[in-house]
Amino acid sequence: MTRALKVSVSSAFTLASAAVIFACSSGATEDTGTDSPTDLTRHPTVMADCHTPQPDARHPAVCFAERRTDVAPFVAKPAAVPSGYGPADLAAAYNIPSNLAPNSIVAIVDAQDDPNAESDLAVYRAQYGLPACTTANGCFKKVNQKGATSPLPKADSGWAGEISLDLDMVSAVCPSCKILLVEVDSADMTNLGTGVNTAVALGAVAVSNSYGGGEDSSVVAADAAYFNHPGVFITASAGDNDFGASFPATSAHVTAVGGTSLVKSSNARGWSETVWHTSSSEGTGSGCSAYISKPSFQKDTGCKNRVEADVSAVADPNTGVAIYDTYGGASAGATGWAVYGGTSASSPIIAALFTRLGKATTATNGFSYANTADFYDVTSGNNGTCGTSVKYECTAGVGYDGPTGNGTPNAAAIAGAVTPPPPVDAGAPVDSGVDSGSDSGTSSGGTCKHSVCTQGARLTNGCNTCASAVCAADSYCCHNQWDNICVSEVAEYCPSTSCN
Ligand SMILES: [Ca+2]
Repeated sequence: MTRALKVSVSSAFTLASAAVIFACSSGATEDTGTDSPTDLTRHPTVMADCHTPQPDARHPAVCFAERRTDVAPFVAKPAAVPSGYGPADLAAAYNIPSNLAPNSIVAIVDAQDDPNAESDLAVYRAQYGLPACTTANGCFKKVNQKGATSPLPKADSGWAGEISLDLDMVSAVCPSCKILLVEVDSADMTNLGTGVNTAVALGAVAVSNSYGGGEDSSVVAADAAYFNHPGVFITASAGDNDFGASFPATSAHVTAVGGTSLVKSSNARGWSETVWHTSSSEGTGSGCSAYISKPSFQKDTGCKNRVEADVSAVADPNTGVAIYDTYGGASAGATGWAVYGGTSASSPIIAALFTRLGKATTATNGFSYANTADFYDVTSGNNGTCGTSVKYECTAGVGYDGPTGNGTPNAAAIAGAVTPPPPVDAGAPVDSGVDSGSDSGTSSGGTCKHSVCTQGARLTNGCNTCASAVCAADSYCCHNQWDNICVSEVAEYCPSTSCN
């Protein structure tokens, strides 16, 4: 049984509605007098902080941060809220349980120094009521690529924006985590890779890499030298330049993180996502590696090698996140609060999330392929054009696709929670009206006696093995609602005709 048409139609409908609703509700926080920074009808202008390769790099990499320049810098005032999504928004969108507080180390690897990293981080965390994370209290540590606290590399205002984005996203998603900032000498793959090895040597359980570059034959050796760390969850941004492979996102050992547009919605989840695609040259990366062999967990047939991405999270500057960055001042566009996007946002979100959930040391980069029902499937949008036989590499659809991988995280499901959260919004139904959530559990084809099955709520994967089997085949049942179609699928996907 398929519900592909139903889901895609629903998504398109709710997205259009949500953009209007959210623009109205958030307008009060905008101090520019213009429309909301999350108005999807507007084409944002961005400053790509460190997208220019350094000319002396042998294997240059660039960062994937994009700072909005059409949203006036926000001047913090008491009781005011910065523009852009904050920790509560991300927790709601990705269904993050509130009771998890690990103190494991999440590392971010960046080039150059951000002299204001710790002080800017303090402002961000104070704004959102997060516990202080400082060198003094042992939460924050900044080192060079050799692992020493000095000397630090030359300061750079572009990478400082990237560093603030990474620090703030780790803080937002895992406020209790320790943060290790590794600042390497320059944006060259050799240095950045050395930084990854240093992060692991210093005890990081997760390492986020918000940078990348085009592939050449050197990536095979680089992959082996820098990214093969079993028991450490390593993420890499998919890129900000639309369809096309980027390394280290194509590493056989990392979780490649694509980007979405994230908006509030009246659906059961309360949010909806589409592929981030701003223009013909700006949007999430994805694609087929020319050099890295295909991991066993990837079963797509259009790419004989490693294909990216694996998962995704918000990255569209138009639905961007709030960041606090001051290094470089006004001439660098760094005057405090700003709205950022880029897959530099989504990579640290995923790294911090798996750490928050206690999964960083056990989840491999094949996790999302083995647990598809733990992710919100993104089914619409594209990041360019690609051939018919490989259309999934650049076009979202039901199930795996290149731009968004297996989808965006449902953190409670990943954590193995057995109790589904209450519906976020009981507003208008967002599907085509096929069902109303009043399923009695007795529809033809099977029965479902699990308590939540009769309530019309979505199921959390892990509820029981039968429900998980249905959700794996039809993610709507875990993402949206356990309806009569899910019940009828019990007979189709479970060994028996009951699911209790
Ligand atoms: Ca998909």
